[in-house]
Amino acid sequence: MTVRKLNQEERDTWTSALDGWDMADGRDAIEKTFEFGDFVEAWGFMSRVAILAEKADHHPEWFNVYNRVEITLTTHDADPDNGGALSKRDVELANAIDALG
Ligand code: HBI
Repeated sequence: MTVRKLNQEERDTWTSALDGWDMADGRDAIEKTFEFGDFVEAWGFMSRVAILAEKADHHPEWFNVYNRVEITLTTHDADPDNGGALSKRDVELANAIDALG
């Protein structure tokens, strides 16, 4: 199913309301880094995010080293030729991730 990229008004309102997510350099994507007490806590977080992603059919690009998890969200289907574009799915998943606590 195609999903459209956010327009400027949506970007100004929705992404600015996100907690701690920044625009990625050179990509139409948002990113946030999470730090945990150790690797097991980080992995547990990733497991919970994985379940959210499967339920949403919307998946993160992420990197983990030890207690740090770096998450980048973009919607590949919204602009496949340019590595993706921000859609409402990214905002929704970012908020759901932040709600994990
Ligand atoms: N995840 N981030 C992201 N972007 C997508 O476009 C996307 C996805 N997960 C699944 C998905 N698209 C499917 O809808 C398509 O692969 C069929």
